[in-house]
Amino acid sequence: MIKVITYGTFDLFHEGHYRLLQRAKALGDYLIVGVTTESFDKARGKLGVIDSLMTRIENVKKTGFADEIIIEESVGQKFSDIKKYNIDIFTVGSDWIGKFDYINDYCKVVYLERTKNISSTMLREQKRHIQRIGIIGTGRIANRFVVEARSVSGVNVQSVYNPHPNSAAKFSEKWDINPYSDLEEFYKDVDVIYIASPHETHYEYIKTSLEHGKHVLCEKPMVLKKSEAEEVFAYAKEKDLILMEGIKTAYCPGFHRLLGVAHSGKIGSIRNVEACFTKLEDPKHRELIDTNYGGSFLELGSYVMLPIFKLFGEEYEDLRFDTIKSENGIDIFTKASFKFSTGLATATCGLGVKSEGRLLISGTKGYIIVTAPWWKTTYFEVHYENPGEVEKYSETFLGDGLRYEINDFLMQLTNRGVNDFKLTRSESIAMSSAMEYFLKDQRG
Ligand code: C2G
Repeated sequence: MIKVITYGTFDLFHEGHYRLLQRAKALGDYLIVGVTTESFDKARGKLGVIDSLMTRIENVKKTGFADEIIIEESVGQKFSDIKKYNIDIFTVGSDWIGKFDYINDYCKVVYLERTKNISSTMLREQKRHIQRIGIIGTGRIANRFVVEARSVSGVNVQSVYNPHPNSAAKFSEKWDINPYSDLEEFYKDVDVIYIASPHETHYEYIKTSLEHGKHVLCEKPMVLKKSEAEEVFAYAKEKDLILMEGIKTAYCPGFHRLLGVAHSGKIGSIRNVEACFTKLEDPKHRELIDTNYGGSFLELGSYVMLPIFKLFGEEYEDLRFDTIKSENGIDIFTKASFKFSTGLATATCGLGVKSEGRLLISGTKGYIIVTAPWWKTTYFEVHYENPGEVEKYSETFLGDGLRYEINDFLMQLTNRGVNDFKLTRSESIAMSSAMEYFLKDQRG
């Protein structure tokens, strides 16, 4: 019996997939089809897959060509599958020519002619027309956003707005997009807005953007008052628009895996969380000059509060801030101590003090340590009482990570916000409430 294996995502199942499976089956007597998981696709840079794993499996099954369907979840699995299932022929479409030649050492490799003029990417783009993104603000993060958006299919950074025409022009020249310093004109040119302006301007820009019928992705901290957060979310809901806070860690695959492991009971009940993020900032930068809205907590507090709210929920009993300030009164190092009914947490951040950027989650049976930089989660370990017993996990983190957030934003547009579990509205509201308390407590 000749055993054949092939792999694919099979998103938005189409004729190209059908013909490939048909010819793969004809190569032998028994066909195994490996369907990729969402996290494997993310890890290999394939973002924006629309159908769920179950739907994709169902579609492969319906063809009747597969004798067995397996799940492909990691690089290197092909190699072990070939051994495990005693495979004679590995086959894949001709878009992969040369890429799998190394498998020739273990079984025969056949590249089947790819079907022309059809692809999942093409169908995805037809299904949801390209979203034209307009960026408000021209700072460092806005520059990174443009680069990252290029690796997400279904979006195009179209325009930029800055009230100062020179800044808008400079940015637009660099990235070859349209510059605007008139907000009304800017809104006419785009479908969705990414807000990357100074923190204190977010609230007004969110409201105006929603008013103009635009979906909004807003950089963290989204707003600086609880009532403002509640108001803008309610307004977005009323207008049937998506409003999402951009804390990139919340959307990256490694952080997700970490939350899954932490909630799985492996380390028992969670009792303590310590998150630290420091970034030595140039004293000439806004973050260390702006005495109203600069400082370490406003800049980095959203990141360090994220795992805390994700693991303990948003209802804390007590919150206390301790800070080290520079001469101009700006906090260069801040510790936020939270007390929950079931445990304790500290969120530490610094712009003028350097520390280990780690995340530590302690439970009644063990602890998880996420190595620096934990906010770009790629590796973590689970430890127990016995120091020799250590479980290791690693996950990919592509580019600057903003691509995951952009992709999720796009998914929310397609699904109309039914899926905001990665960063919920109530988590965003809790964060703005903590920001408000910090500003009152520390700056009056
Ligand atoms: N295919 C094809 N003709 C098309 C489109 C796709 O023959 N017009 C083939 C691909 O070459 C692949 C299979 O259909 O063999 C599945 O394609 P995708 O769903 O795009 O999956 P892909 O990313 O190619 O997965 O581990 C994953 C595999 O290595 C390949």
